[in-house]
Amino acid sequence: MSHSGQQRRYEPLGTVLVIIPTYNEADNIQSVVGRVRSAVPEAHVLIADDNSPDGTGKIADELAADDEHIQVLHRRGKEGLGVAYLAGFKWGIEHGYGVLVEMDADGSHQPEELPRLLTALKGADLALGSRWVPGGRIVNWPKHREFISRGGSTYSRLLLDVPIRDLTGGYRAFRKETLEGLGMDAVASQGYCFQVDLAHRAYRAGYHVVEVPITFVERERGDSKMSRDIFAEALWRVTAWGVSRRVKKLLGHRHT
Ligand SMILES: Nc1nc2c(ncn2[C@@H]2O[C@H](COP(=O)(O)OP(=O)(O)OP(=O)(O)O)[C@@H](O)[C@H]2O)c(=O)[nH]1
Ligand SMILES: [Mg+2]
Repeated sequence: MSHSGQQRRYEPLGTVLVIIPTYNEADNIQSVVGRVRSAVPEAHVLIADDNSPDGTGKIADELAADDEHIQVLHRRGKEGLGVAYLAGFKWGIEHGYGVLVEMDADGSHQPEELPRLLTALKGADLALGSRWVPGGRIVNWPKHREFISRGGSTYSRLLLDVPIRDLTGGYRAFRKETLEGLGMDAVASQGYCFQVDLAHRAYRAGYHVVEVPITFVERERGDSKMSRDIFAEALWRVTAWGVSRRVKKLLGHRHT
């Protein structure tokens, strides 16, 4: 899905860094990291922990001590998912990784599906794990969560005018060049909004964005960090982007 992507030749993928942001994921981190290591043994893992009070950072350090493919980025305190990812992207690019992957710690994004995401990225600039394309599924989600998520994606898609079905998802693989080209400094948003922001900007910038069906599994352990504030932020920001885009288009047409 892009303006021009199909005939391009793509460079081989560089080394893969899977970035896992954590805030109070002590019950989950070991399992998800282990699954990534088995599913894609050549990939490296960066745990970006916001000084979790439950000791996730310490567990992460122990995992890193035993395995050269695991690193930990300790951050001062809870600043939101978006900021943690930006720090992780920056770290990864500085350390020479060619592919940066976003993955939740709670098992919702199955590491066993990562090879499919990476295969898709071989012919794209950005591969999005998608719940809302044919073949995509969700497991153990209450109806109201599905409604909110589908609704959020549909609202964003129509308002922002992008042909992406799952704009809010957080299981993604970026080529380094895509992130560099997008200029990360301007991304301010926190939760779902951060994901919408990146995906729609990548599409707008002309990058070839593909959606790969995934099976999203609701977290079994630990607490959700999804809050009313994060939801409200997403709603107003997406609305503001959509409105400003439309206004600009309208003004542009008048002048020509
Ligand atoms: N470093 C960091 N990680 C965060 C922060 N907020 C959330 N996360 C992590 O981001 C990932 C997604 O957060 P979740 O709480 O699972 O959000 P969600 O998937 O929308 O909510 P659930 O469906 O209830 O799981 C998890 O790995 C969290 O630990 C944060 O402020 N800082
Ligand atoms: Mg989750």
